[in-house]
Amino acid sequence: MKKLSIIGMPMDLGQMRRGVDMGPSAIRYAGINERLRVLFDEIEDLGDIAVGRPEVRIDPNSNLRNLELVAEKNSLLADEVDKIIESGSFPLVLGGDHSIAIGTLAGVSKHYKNLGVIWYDAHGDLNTADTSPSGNIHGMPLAASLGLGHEMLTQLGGYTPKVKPENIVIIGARALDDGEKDLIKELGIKVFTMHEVDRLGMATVIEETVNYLKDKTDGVHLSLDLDGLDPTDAPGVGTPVTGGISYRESHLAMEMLAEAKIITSAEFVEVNPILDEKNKTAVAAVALMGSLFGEKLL
Ligand code: HAR
Ligand code: MN
Ligand code: MN
Ligand code: MN
Repeated sequence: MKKLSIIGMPMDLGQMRRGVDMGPSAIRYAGINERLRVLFDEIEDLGDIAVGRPEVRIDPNSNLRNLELVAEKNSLLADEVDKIIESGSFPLVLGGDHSIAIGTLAGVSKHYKNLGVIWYDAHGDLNTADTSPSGNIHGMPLAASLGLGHEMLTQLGGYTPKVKPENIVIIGARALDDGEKDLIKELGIKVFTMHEVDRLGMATVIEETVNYLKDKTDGVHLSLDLDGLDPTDAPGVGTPVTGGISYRESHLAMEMLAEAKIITSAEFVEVNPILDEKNKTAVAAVALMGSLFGEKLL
């Protein structure tokens, strides 16, 4: 029995731009149910985690902006994701800014001894309060999941780390901060920057990713930040970076991950309908989900 559970996380406290809290609605409006229903025996939409009124912000000048609220709301998400996996269903989380990966991974990773993580993103999200240029927690979730940073983030779910450096693959990076570059080298994290995506082609990037992860992991989480895509294909994101992965390459990447049958949980984040063009980014997200879950062109 193949079952999918969708959970929305309308979080915008991990960054400064309004609108990303409406990401889950935009993705639903783009037809997620109709698109994915035919690919599963059963599909349920559990609605949204109650994040509250995101427009009430605290800590405007902190180097860990909204730390308490981000941690608190993410632990609600972690519990929900945990329950979904416990029930034998595939958890699909809709963001929300990327700080939600802290909660998703806290819920997912306790179910695996060696969780793999594919981080599809223009950014590394490997900052801590010490290296972050912005204080925005959406630039820190991968570091927090590695056990680096403030303990309210690293200890979420009551254990740390959620993932080992050798089980991570970053794809699409093109805006890494200096501290992130140092950490990548120090920990030996596998990264396919846009340089490698262009040189090797996406087919080889995904083949190498699958080969790198498949034997040493017992599950793989896909954390797909829509800003990994080029802004022409995904304009509705808070921190667009030019020179990104195309829609076509992303489509191929998802199809190849579906063929490899390695993905055991997923999240699609940073969709901001206020900044979007006619919901184009949410529509792209839903199309990529279709491919990820086995939709075929023919
Ligand atoms: N690296 C920058 C920072 O930490 C920008 C992070 C932007 N992050 C995201 N997530 N959109 O990938 O502030
Ligand atoms: Mn459990
Ligand atoms: Mn990100
Ligand atoms: Mn990003």
